[in-house]
Amino acid sequence: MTDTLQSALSAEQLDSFEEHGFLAIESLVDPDDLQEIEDEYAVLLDGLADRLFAEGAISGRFADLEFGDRYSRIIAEYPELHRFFNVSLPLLNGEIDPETFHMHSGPAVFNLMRHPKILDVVEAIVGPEIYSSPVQQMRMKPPEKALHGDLKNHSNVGATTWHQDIVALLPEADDTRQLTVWLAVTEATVENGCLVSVPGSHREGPKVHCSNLALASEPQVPDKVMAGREAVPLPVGKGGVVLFHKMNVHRALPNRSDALRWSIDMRFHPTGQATGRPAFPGFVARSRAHPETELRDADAWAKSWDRARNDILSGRYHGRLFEDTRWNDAAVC
Ligand SMILES: O=C(O)CCC(=O)C(=O)O
Repeated sequence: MTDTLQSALSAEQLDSFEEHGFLAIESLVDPDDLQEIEDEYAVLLDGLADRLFAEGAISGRFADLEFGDRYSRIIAEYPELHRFFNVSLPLLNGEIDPETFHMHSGPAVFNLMRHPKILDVVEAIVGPEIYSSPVQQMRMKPPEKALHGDLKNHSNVGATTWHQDIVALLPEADDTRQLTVWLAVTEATVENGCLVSVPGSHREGPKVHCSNLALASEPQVPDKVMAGREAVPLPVGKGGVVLFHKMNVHRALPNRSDALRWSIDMRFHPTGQATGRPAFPGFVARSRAHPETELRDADAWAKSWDRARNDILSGRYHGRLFEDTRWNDAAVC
């Protein structure tokens, strides 16, 4: 333990994380610090609305709507919209359509991943040499009633099924001490789709995850396996976080509210351990021993994702992008 480590999380919080495999912090990042990401995403949405309208892909620009309503209105007409807002390239093994193989890697995202309060909490669990894994998702979830078809089942847009975070990592990361940090960009409530976790499930080893990706966009522990288990909803305020051990079983409820529910989930682990997603780039987020190795340049980060995209599309990278079948068991699924 370092001094910073002791000051960011109390002994009770650390014990609770050890015991339950999760920790919810109602308020961590000052909501004012989220303005940068809100502004960046408003500009992104504005540009996309112009472009999609000009291409005839949507019926209007919807510029009179506030951000959340505008996003929800446009994605209802253009279901691929979420790919332009995510902070990871799409998780696809096999055929890739360059037209939808997109992500957003703006400076506000990079700054958020390096937010000192987030890294202080990470340091408390992971230690002082912190690597920002490329396993990360921006989830902007419109009210469920506005969604139709497959979108409801896509975990970046609709509810998220039961899973352990280890499940989508290639086996190289089996020993990686990965910590998930889920940050609420809007408040997360039971009504709008907060996370739900099964306490202690991180001590039960890997669960069967069914890889019927057509049903959900990620491998999932079937509901019947989790039936009857104690599950704790984890509402947090805007700027609050939920931490997960990589083996903890959790999901996210559907958004039954009238407003957008928005979160970013990030992963961190000790520098030098495998990310489990070698096609995608991570970076040294904090180093107490070698601060000069930290990446502080948002543009360099964005370029590293551009290079990864080019390598994948050109075939220079030809491995699998993520794990989708390893935990499947036909007898259960
Ligand atoms: O926000 C969500 O829908 C799910 C997030 C999640 O399960 C995760 O970060 O592992």
